[in-house]
Amino acid sequence: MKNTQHHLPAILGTLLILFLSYSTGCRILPEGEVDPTPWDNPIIRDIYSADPAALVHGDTLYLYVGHDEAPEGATTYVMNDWYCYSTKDMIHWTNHGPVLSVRDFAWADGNAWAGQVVHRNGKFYYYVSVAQASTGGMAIGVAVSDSPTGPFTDALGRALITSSMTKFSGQPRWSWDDIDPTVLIDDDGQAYLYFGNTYPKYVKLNEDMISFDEETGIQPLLLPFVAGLPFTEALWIHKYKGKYYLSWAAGWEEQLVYATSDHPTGPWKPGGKLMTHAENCNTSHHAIVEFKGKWYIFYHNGTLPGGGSYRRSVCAEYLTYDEEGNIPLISPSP
Ligand code: FUB
Repeated sequence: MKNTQHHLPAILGTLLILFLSYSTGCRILPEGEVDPTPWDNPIIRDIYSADPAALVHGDTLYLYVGHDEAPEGATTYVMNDWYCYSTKDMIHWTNHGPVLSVRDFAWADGNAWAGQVVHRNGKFYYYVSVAQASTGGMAIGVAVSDSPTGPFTDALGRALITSSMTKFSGQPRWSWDDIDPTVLIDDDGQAYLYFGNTYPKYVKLNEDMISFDEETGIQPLLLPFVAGLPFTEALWIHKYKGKYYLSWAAGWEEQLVYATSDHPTGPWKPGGKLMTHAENCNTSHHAIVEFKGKWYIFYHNGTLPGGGSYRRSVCAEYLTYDEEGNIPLISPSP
């Protein structure tokens, strides 16, 4: 009895940690393990969020995410808008609310899937995946704004890439082979838009950022198997020390892998695995950026209470390079 009384504060402390950990969705670290990140994952907790895309502009990091609205237990996505969050220190985040919605594209029918915002000539371009029933599948639209936090408006009044433009991929009608755009504006000013599910492709964007070089057209992107896994979706492109790093979700359930090249369109040399399966979630989708001298990877998992594959949550980790420019495998932190 005396012993129990003596240990009561410790027992109560442990119970409190267990309760907090359950109610906030935080993972408890095994004894001796150190949390490398000074923030708690998931970093977004006020909504279910997915498919992060990061943009560094000035002293601020903007994080654009899809919004998972599926009811608990659902087995399909319910996604109608995209949110923007911002931070100056990776600890304090501001929710700028939904900055773009499927309704902003008069030609679209639903599925506010993954997108990315890039900045050029004082404007912010938001490339998104969205359903377009009239052309038989998912399409890529582009919206524009004078501010990183919107409001964004449809830049074209039609899709930039439609399912009917990519019939050569052999994907069936209503397929989702035209999703998950990622954009690089190279140092020589040429912009590239990479996209695709199962069949990765790219176009060279024109300087206006809302049309592409018709002469080059839509090109297949020849990607190697990395870690023995075939390409699935979720492309992200970034540069480090003059090299092009293309990363994506591979296999099923998805894992994140990368390849490198000396050129923006390949040939691509297998890099390695970035992250293994996301916890409690069948997809993986990520973004990689440098912010204030450190590299970060944003990704999603299903660890918020009530979460899962269709109620995901965005997390963040540090990303490092070794001396040869390889990215070591990244472990999820609590
Ligand atoms: O969020 C809908 C889709 O799931 C995305 O477009 C894919 O990358 C996967 O995360």
